[in-house]
Amino acid sequence: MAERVVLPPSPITVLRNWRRRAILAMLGTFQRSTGMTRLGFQVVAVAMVASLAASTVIAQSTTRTAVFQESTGPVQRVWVEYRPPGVPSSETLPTVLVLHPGASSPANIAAASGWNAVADANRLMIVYPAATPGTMPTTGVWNAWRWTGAPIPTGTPPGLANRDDLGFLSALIQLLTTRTSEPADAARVYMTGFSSGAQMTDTFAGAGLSSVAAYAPVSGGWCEAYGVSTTFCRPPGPVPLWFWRGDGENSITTGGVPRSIQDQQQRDFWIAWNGASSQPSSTDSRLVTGTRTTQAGSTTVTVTHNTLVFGSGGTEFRYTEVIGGRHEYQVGAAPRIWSEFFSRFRLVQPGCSNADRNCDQQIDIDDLYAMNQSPADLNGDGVEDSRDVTALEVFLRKNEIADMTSGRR
Ligand SMILES: [Ca+2]
Ligand SMILES: [Ca+2]
Repeated sequence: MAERVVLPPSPITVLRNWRRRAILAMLGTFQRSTGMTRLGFQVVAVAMVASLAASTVIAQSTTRTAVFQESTGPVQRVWVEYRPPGVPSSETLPTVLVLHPGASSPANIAAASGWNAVADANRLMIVYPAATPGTMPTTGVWNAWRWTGAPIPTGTPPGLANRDDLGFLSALIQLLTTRTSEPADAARVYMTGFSSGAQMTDTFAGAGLSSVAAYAPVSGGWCEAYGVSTTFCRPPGPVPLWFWRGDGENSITTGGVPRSIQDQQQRDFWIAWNGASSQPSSTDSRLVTGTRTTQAGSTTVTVTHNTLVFGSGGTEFRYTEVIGGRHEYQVGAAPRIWSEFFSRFRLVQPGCSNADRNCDQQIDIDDLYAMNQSPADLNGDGVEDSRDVTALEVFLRKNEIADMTSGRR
C-alpha cells in the first residue's frame, strides 16, 4: 500500500538552547540582574522541504520517508511507525521513539525491545527512526555526543561527522505531533534506545530541545569515554531519565574506559544535573521474567532488576543494573519504563521544559518568579504547588554553583 507523509504547511523552526546562561547572584542569593544579555540561543531551521514516500505496510507497522532540511542540507530520512490495531487514525497517542543500536535496524530493535506489545497494552504509538539516511534496509550508527561546541567524538566513523541526527529527530517529532492523521501527543513524547541508540538518547536529552518529556537510555556508553566533556551537555532544567545496564557489560570498553566506569560517570552526571541527593531516595530489587529476542530466536529468561532512585518526580534519575543482563535492550525493561516512568511525565507546555516556566528556552531567575506566580508540575507528582518552586530553586542553585566552580561561567 502506498501512502504519503502529510507534512506541515510551513517551515518548522526549532529553538535550540545551546548553552544555559543563568542570571543568579553569588553565594546562593537570587537577585535580578539587568545587565546580562540573553545569550545561548541559536535558531536552527529544521524545515521540511518536500514530502514523498512510498510506504510499505506490514500489519500495523508502516515504513515512511520524508526529506528534512537539516543543518547540512536536505536529507531523506526513513523510519517505522507502529500503532495498535483498531486505533482510529484520528486519535492522538502518547508516543515513544525507540532508537536502534549500531549495525542494526528499526525492525531489529522493534523485535528485541518488546515495545510493540507495550503499545498494544497501553494504546501508544511507537516510532523507530533509522540512523542512516535513505531507504530501508539501513544499518548505521547514531552521531552521538554532538552537542554544539563539542569536539568530534573519538572514533567517529568517516562520513558521519556532519550528519545532523539531532535535527532529524527534532524535525521528526515536529512532523509526528503536527500532522492530522495518526498524530502523536506533543505533551507526551518519550525517547529510549539501545547502545548507539542509548547514546543518541542521552545526546538528545542534553541538547535542550524540550520536545521529549522523559528518557530511558539502555546499555549505552558515556560521552567522556569518547573524548567529549559533560560541559557540553546542558539541558534546560532537570531531565527525568532512567538508565539501564547489564552486569554482563563490564568488559566492554571505549577508549580504554570500561563500561562499568562510564555508567558510573553517567549516573553521577545526571544526579548532579537534576539537583538530586547522591543518596538514593529508594531502592528496589525484583525478579523479572521476560523474553530475550535475538536473531537466533526468542527465549524466556528470568533476570534481576536492581534499581536505585535518586530525586523524585521531574528531577528523578533512576539507575537499574540487570543481573543476568547482556549488552542488549534489557529483558523486561520496556513494560517497566512505560508503567513506572514514562506514563507519569508530560510537558506542561510542549516545546518547553517544565522548568522553563516562561517558555523562552532558557532557565533562569525569571522562571523562578514565574513559577512562584503559577507553578508548573516540575517534580512530576501531579500537583502544581510550592514543591515545584523548591525543585526549580534547588536546580538553579546547585548548577549555578557547579558552573562557577568549574569556570563555565
Ligand atoms: Ca525561561
Ligand atoms: Ca508538582
